[in-house]
Amino acid sequence: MKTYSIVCAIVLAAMMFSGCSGGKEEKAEEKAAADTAQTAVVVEKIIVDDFNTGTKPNKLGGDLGAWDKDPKDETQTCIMTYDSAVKNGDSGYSVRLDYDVESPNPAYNGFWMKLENLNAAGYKNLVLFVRGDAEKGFTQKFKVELKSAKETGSYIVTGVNEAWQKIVIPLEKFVGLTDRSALTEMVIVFDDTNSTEKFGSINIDDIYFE
Ligand SMILES: [Ca+2]
Ligand SMILES: [Ca+2]
Repeated sequence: MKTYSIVCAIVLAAMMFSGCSGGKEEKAEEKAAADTAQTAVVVEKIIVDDFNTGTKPNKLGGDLGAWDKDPKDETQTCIMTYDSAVKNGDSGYSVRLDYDVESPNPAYNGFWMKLENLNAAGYKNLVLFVRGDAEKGFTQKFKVELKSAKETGSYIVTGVNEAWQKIVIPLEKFVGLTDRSALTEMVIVFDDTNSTEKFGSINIDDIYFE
């Protein structure tokens, strides 16, 4: 009985000792990993979506789709499709947005994508690739919004043309958005005041933060 107690005590002490020293090592490793991640966040880009799977969700795990101001108003609408014929790069898809803001009523619609509370505090720019459809026509101007739970920042993209263009928007240009630590959504808006063509089609691809 006495021997048994001593063995127990030794085993217990050994377990505590190994537990303690192991814990310290793990903490040191965790800290090193966290330091690396913080440094990395400044230099790497984070892809929101390249649409190359042709399905939802986006690369952040967020839902996406087209939206209408008033779904019952048939004079205005935006339809989203994955487009394998027109894309930035050699393979995959882009997103095609067929919009119509030609209406007797105030009209706006577009495209939305959830950002899953992305922390964009360490990034400088939002980048997206844009191309207008020469056959159907397109607006040279549209609005991009970035949202958090409390704020909405907006920026007007101009100069859209028939070739793929890389649009680089400094995050500080999103007027109205001061805290970028938990972004909830990115929205593209076609409206009857900014649109240079009230009916047309635009392709979007390769959206990322850098
Ligand atoms: Ca693509
Ligand atoms: Ca219409």
